[in-house]
Amino acid sequence: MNLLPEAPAFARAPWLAPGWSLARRAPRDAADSEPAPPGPLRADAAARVLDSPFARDVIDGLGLMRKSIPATWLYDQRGSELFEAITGLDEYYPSRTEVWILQSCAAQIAAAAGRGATVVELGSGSSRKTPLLLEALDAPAAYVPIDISAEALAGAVASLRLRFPALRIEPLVADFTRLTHLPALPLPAPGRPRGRRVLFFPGSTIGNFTPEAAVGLLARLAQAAGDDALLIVGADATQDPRLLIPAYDDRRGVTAAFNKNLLARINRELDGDFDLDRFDHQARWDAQQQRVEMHLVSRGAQQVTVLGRRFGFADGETLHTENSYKHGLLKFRALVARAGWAHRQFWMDSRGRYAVHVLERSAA
Ligand code: AVJ
Repeated sequence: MNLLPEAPAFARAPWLAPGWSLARRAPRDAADSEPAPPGPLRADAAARVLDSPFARDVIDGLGLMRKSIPATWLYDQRGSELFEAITGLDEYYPSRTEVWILQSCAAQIAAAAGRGATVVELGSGSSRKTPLLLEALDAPAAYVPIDISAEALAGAVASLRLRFPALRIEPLVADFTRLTHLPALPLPAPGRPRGRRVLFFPGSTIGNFTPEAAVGLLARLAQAAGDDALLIVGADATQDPRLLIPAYDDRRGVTAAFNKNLLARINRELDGDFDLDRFDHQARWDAQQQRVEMHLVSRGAQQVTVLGRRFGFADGETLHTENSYKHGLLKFRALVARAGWAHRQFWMDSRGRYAVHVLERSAA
């Protein structure tokens, strides 16, 4: 393994400066930007909304014995902005540690990738970390960012085109967790080598998946990516609750706002009536499962209505909104092996907080 020396102080790093900026969003579709009708949804509109995946997950999740809603719904435009703000917080060490590790090991990753690689990024969002990789690569053939947010993609692609004018960029609006195959490799320009596929999966997003789901996802990616693919994945490795709890419950309350934005989104999009002041943000460390959990805790007993359905909360009852797994190294290796990937290399900061791994398809 490659142990990196002590990470420097990051407070002044440009990508973390207090005036952090967001990728400019593309204008939304006209249909999208129509203001929501005032008052309760009309019956036909309500039926249409009810059929959406968001509505189904929310209605199902609020009906559970232990209420929970999949974390993916935290990331609407406002949620993504708040997450972006979280990455600049003093307490949130993963982002800056990952950036620092990528800067330190980019040349070695580039050597592993070889000439003419096609980089496929999963859940690319603002593609903020991508230049660290692209700049190090030897004549990359193409960059394929994949994200569910067309707006985030448009903004990211526009700025990458300015920065890498010669690079072929082929964005794909898709939910990478549902991809069964990847787009065909673009043909290299005449005289350029065709390199391997390099899947880039930074940000510890893998930590949002239960171990079983992570194995499923990584196995599908192995299938989709083909034989000589590489997978570069960033994963949080901390197990110390004294570090973890503040990282997920910061002093300025940005993470609390991020968590509560889910309720605001339900109110906005699903005609809900959550009172945001009657829920408290909570971060918990589950040592057994090695994961941080985010919850919203009901202050007092209360009823809420979503799409005309009523749900009761007891005093102190929680709505579970996100998991963030922090697998130890052995566990992580075993997990990727089950999915058909061989663990080739990894880099970690000297405090063992975060790791960037290079995986290769293992011979079946
Ligand atoms: C985007 C899933 C990597 O789990 O650390 C940060 C999300 N939630 N603070 C994480 C998150 C609360 C983040 N991931």
